[in-house]
Amino acid sequence: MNVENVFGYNVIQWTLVSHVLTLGYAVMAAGLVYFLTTRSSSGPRYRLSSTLSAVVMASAFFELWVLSQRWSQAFRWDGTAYVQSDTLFSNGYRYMNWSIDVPVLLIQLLVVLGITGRAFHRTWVIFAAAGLAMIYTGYAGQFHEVDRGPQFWIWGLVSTAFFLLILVLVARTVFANVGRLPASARPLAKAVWWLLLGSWLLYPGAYLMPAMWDSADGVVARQITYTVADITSKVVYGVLLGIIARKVSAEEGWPPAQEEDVARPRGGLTSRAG
Ligand code: RET
Repeated sequence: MNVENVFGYNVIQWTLVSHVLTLGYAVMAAGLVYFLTTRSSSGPRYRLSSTLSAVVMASAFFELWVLSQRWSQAFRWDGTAYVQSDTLFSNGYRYMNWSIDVPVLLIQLLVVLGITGRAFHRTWVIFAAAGLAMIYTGYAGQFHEVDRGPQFWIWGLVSTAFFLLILVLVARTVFANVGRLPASARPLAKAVWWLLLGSWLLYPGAYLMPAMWDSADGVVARQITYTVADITSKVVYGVLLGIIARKVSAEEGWPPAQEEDVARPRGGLTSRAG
């Protein structure tokens, strides 16, 4: 049971959540088009990153669309406010979506950083196992967010331990490998780390929201927080990794990555003009 089902909402509150959930899945649809169409501008070795972003987009689109439908079904207008109906709203769908997206987002990082062989497989397995442990312990805890008994806090803490492990591993992976990237891509790789840290921290923030702001406004803030987190951790992150992949591919001599870089000065025209 989630706190969303405890309150009634005025028109602005209910509509804001409805719009924000719609923004969420609209951005995922846009991202899907972007990642599929820009896929071939990276060299074959890095294209998997765009494919994985597309996988994340498809699963998140579907999840946010279902969630948005649930929001509409869970409340009905009684003439003065939106009140509960006989359908429950549930953030649990988000957790199920993370089971796909968290491992996939982390593998993408390994692909773009050029990690291969045994290191690739080992890190992949640890990322996936710690990611799923973080998600499912948090999932168990969120069922207790209305009464906020010991289970809410204990599962939340266990989940946080796995989260910290992932953060340490990601930081080590990024900073140990950033030196192998071309100089033009290094600041972007560091930006990916800070983006991951900032956007992933929003999720435990949303988990804690009922304890900090237990009201209809708190629910609106929580759904906005989730949407900002989804757009940054999935879409902006994927776009940044795609740019890094293209820079590395260009450096490695992949012509489409050089030709399709719109920020690159048009050498041919300049020389003709001069
Ligand atoms: C939970 C439970 C409370 C403690 C912590 C959590 C962390 C969740 C995270 C989720 C990341 C999700 C992503 C999804 C992208 O698609 C489970 C809320 C620490 C970090 C990146």
